[in-house]
Amino acid sequence: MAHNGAVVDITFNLFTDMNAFRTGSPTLTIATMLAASLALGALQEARGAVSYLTPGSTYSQNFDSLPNTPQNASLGNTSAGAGWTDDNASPAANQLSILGWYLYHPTAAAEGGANGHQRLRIGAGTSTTGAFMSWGASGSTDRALGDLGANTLASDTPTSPDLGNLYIALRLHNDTGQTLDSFTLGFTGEQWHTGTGAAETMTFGWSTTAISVSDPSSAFNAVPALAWTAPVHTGAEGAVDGNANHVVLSPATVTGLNWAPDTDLWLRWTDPQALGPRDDGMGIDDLSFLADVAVVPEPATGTMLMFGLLALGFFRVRSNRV
Ligand SMILES: [Ca+2]
Ligand SMILES: [Ca+2]
Ligand SMILES: [Ca+2]
Ligand SMILES: [Ca+2]
Repeated sequence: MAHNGAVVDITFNLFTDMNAFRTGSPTLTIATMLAASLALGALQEARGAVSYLTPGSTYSQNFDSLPNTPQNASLGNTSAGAGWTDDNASPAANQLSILGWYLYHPTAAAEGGANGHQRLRIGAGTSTTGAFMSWGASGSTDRALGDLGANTLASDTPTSPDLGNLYIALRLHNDTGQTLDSFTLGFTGEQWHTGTGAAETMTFGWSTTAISVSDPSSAFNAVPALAWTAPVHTGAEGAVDGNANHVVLSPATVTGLNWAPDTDLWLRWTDPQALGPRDDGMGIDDLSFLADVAVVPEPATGTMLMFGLLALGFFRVRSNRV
């Protein structure tokens, strides 16, 4: 499976064409629609995902490939195509990505990364500017991926829940050749900023039917054991050391997965834009994931013993005949 920037460009042509379709633009032609459907095929095959090759193997992520400088500054804007770009194993010099990881805030924003919905900044929690964040202490190479919600990125009056949420997702592709029945996920939740409202909760869900990070919440299955709430809540807004103020999410196992070969599993973290107050700065770090086939139950010890005794009796009978 190829992961390359050229396919991302096709994606934008597709969206442009689909918008033309929606608005009934007279420029839409059958040829355009055909190109769009061909592009959709390429899109499903070639967009970036972590290739999961071996049942029971561990995928881990510490986000330390994210940059630590410049802090609290723009990393890019849509017109320049700079900043974060999803699904690209080899981002251009002025772009950032981690293969398989996706970001999405519903309101298109300036410095919004490659598609306008991915504003990413670097910080230690001192800024109040809303963005996805490479969190960490100043100059530290220990980074976490998270966000600081704001009404510039998601609606204060969302007409659907999905217009008020910021999403971070990991897309994995099942290349094991087997249907995987369960996954086990653990990570650390780090709080890097305390806001002015109630302590916020980042939730987690998974999907084997979603096709994008921005798919509706109804496509995702919530795992309450992997939700976490910001631990620091003083009432005064400011920076928090997320390495010291964290919540360890012990590995939790989800069964009944039915993750078919050559399909995707999406893991998604949701941080609502707190309506009104300034948001808490939420991040994730030190993640580990594995998926596996169901374990076939071994015969109970008593059953094994019974078979053993029967076999012994059989051989004794035979030996008496000799
Ligand atoms: Ca880290
Ligand atoms: Ca950390
Ligand atoms: Ca929030
Ligand atoms: Ca807010």
